[in-house]
Amino acid sequence: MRPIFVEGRVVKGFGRGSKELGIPTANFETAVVKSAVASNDLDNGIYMGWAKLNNDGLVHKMVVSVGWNPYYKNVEKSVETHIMREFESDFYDAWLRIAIVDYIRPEKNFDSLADLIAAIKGDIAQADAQLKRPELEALKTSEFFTKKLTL
Ligand code: ADP
Ligand code: RBF
Ligand code: MG
Repeated sequence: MRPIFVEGRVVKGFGRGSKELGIPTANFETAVVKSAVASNDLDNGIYMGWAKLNNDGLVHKMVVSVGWNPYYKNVEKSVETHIMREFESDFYDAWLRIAIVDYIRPEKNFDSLADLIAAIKGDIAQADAQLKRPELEALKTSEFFTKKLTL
């Protein structure tokens, strides 16, 4: 797939407790989700890519879930990014830039939370391996990430 670039502020999600699962996901506000989906034909599913916070020096690996949010009665999609590194503290309100670079799988229903967590761990393992591909690695230094923002 061609890369899809999305950026916006990190807002409070819907308290489904992904942090308690050990897999926190940074959520974008609805307006950002809507325009990203509309202007890129972004289908529901699980993807891998790169993420950067504010003007930080590092671009991190990430996995992202694009899907329907049940709390909006299935009329609004959410875009939730799990950055594949540990942070000392939360970064609500930070400016998050992501490049969605490859598709992993469709969103699925699971019989248990344990199964969902196992699937996400599998996604992370796949992203960790795939993002080493030179053509995907190259996107870390794209203009989208290197441009310095006034925040
Ligand atoms: P919410 O429902 O508010 O999105 P989560 O339980 O999904 O809550 O936690 C997401 C928040 O955790 C992010 O907005 C961010 O501030 C913080 N966070 C800490 N580490 C990470 C990480 N590695 N990836 C994504 N978010 C993280
Ligand atoms: N939710 C699902 O219902 N089905 C999925 O297949 C699914 N896959 C996910 C994959 C990744 C990489 C991430 C970060 C999240 C995924 N989620 C999935 C969303 C998960 O349910 C959500 O983050 C929690 O409910 C907390 O909001
Ligand atoms: Mg979240």
